[in-house]
Amino acid sequence: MSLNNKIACPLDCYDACEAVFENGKIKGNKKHYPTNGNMCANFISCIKQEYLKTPIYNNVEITLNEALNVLVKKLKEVKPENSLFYKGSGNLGVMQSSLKSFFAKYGSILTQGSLCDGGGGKGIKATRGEVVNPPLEKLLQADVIIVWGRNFSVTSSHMYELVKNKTFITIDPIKTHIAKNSELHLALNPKTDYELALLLTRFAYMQDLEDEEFCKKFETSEEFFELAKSRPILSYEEATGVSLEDINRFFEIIENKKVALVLGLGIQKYYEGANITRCIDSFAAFLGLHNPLKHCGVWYLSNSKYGYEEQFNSSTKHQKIDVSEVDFSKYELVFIQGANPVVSAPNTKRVIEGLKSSFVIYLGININDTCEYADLIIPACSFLQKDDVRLSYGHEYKAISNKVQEPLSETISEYNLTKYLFDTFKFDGLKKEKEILDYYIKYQPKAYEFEKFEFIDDIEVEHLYEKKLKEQYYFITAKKKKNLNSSFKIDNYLYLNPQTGYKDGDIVTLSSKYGNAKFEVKTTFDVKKNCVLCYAGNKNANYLTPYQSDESSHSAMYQEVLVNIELS
Ligand SMILES: Nc1nc2c(c(=O)[nH]1)N[C@H]1C(S)=C(S)[C@@H](COP(=O)(O)OP(=O)(O)OC[C@H]3O[C@@H](n4cnc5c(=O)[nH]c(N)nc54)[C@H](O)[C@@H]3O)O[C@H]1N2
Ligand SMILES: Nc1nc2c(c(=O)[nH]1)N[C@H]1C(S)=C(S)[C@@H](COP(=O)(O)OP(=O)(O)OC[C@H]3O[C@@H](n4cnc5c(=O)[nH]c(N)nc54)[C@H](O)[C@@H]3O)O[C@H]1N2
Ligand code: SF4
Ligand SMILES: [Mo]
Repeated sequence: MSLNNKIACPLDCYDACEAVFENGKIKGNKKHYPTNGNMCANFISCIKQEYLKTPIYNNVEITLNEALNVLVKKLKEVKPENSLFYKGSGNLGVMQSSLKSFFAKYGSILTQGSLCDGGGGKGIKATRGEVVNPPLEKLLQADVIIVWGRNFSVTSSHMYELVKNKTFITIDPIKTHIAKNSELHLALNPKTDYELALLLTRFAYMQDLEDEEFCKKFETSEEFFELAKSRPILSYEEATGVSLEDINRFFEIIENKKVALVLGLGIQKYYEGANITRCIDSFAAFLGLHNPLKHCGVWYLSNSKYGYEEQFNSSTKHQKIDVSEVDFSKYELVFIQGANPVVSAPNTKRVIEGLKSSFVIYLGININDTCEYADLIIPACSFLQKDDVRLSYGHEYKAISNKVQEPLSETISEYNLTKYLFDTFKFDGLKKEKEILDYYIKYQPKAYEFEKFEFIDDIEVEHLYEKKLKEQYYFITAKKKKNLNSSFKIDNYLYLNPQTGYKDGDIVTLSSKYGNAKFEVKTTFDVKKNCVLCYAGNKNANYLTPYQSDESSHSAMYQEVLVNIELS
């Protein structure tokens, strides 16, 4: 066991915090910059949760050896191309990627795209080439932070803590905690962000705020400005639900100030999520936010592995399947690692039906909703019982995770399972665990420098507000403080504005063209009158969501849907 007592929070979160393990107690690491000694409720729940101790096969407890024998026998029986490897983001340590390299070599079908940030990432890549955030110090230099489609104080609470005394502008249909703490809240209609970005661009031009130096350097801004001018201002106002008065206020607040823009998932949960994001990034460029001499940059969920060389070879000869469109019923064997598709993947009904008709193996740390449909459950050991490194998609600081406890005898780490399978199938090419860990611990990638910027010059978006019937609502699904996706304190309520006429405790059926489900209502003025809100992890939310991919990134689009409500 390592003498070093640092551990990293494994959870899927911008902050990638580090803690220390002392005398059996865990405390936030004061020396790790964004952590600053603080631990959040989710990390505490993660430590305290009930971990699986024994494998389960057909609802009977078996030994780890027996479980591995079942796994190997199954892998030898099926044709590799009739098997699917499906990995979630329950633990974001770099060593979690090891198992995919086995299944790639074995010949399973792998997934592509994302249930998370795929659309936005694709959009930013198109404008700038890479999805990389500026150094965190730039955020600290900002006078004003524009929070656009991100629940900043909740989903990256440690990053927020560093800048909480600044002036904020929030652009979000929901009155989130950060919106309440903002100088200005633009409660726009969902999926009208690109129109707002174009409107803001026109105002920026009128107020002479264009960063001519940046725009000249990258030459492609003229077409973008033409695009921005292509609609009458008043029709923008009606579509977005944001008043011109508020737009003026926006520019008053940022005038002569250093500005940073913090983007989140909210802008891109739609079919055209990539181009919507690209439009916002182009507005940011027009204003000079990417120019480090003037402003403080634009943040999103960055590629946390930018600059690192891939340590596991997961190249495959097979066509990959979009993660948003996976039909589990098509495979004889499904291997699921660190995911809970029954709650988190789009269209729960279809997921459950699919899982029922294939042999499902689940590798995870506890019993989740997906385990109900698993034939074999293999317990992965907890993050305290394996060495790892956490890279962050929020900032540039990594966190180290040492093995501070011995694994329980019938559990296995993802890397050890990978090694076992490589050995059993006589595959080669898996690097040694220590070599991989040392690489990630020691290597410091070079900071990203801007080499190109391509403004968006054309965009076509199918407007939800044009499709929406009077009695329909926009469906919003976002993160909550005390649960991490489908883990910990789950909230299954449907949140509605009291002006809708529904009352607390009402039981309603929500329906969309993809499915329906029942919910208990909670009312709040924080939700716009034309929206409904379900938090991530809500067990019924994804009965309503589309199992199709977005326009260009093979990814899910949870909010490309309108819903009807009926009192039960
Ligand atoms: N406590 C906690 N923290 C988390 C997580 C968690 O489950 N719990 N999950 C982690 C994960 S996996 C991720 S990917 C990140 C995501 O973290 P965020 O990027 O903050 O993503 P969300 O909370 O999904 O959505 C952000 C905001 O977008 C708003 N929104 C919805 N639709 C629109 C729209 O059309 N336009 C605009 N402008 N805004 C819109 C929502 O109201 C919400 O406030 O958080 C991570 N951190
Ligand atoms: N309605 C709705 N759906 C959403 C979202 C939303 O906002 N609303 N958000 C989407 C987003 S952003 C994301 S990222 C996805 C997340 O979707 P998933 O990746 O499926 O994440 P979870 O549902 O949290 O399930 C992760 C599982 O991993 C397990 N796990 C934790 N640690 C380990 C470990 O060390 N090893 C192994 N093997 N397993 C471990 C946990 O116990 C948990 O059950 O959900 C998406 N789905
Ligand atoms: S803020 Fe995020 S990374 Fe930090 S301890 Fe909490 S869940 Fe983990
Ligand atoms: Mo995510």
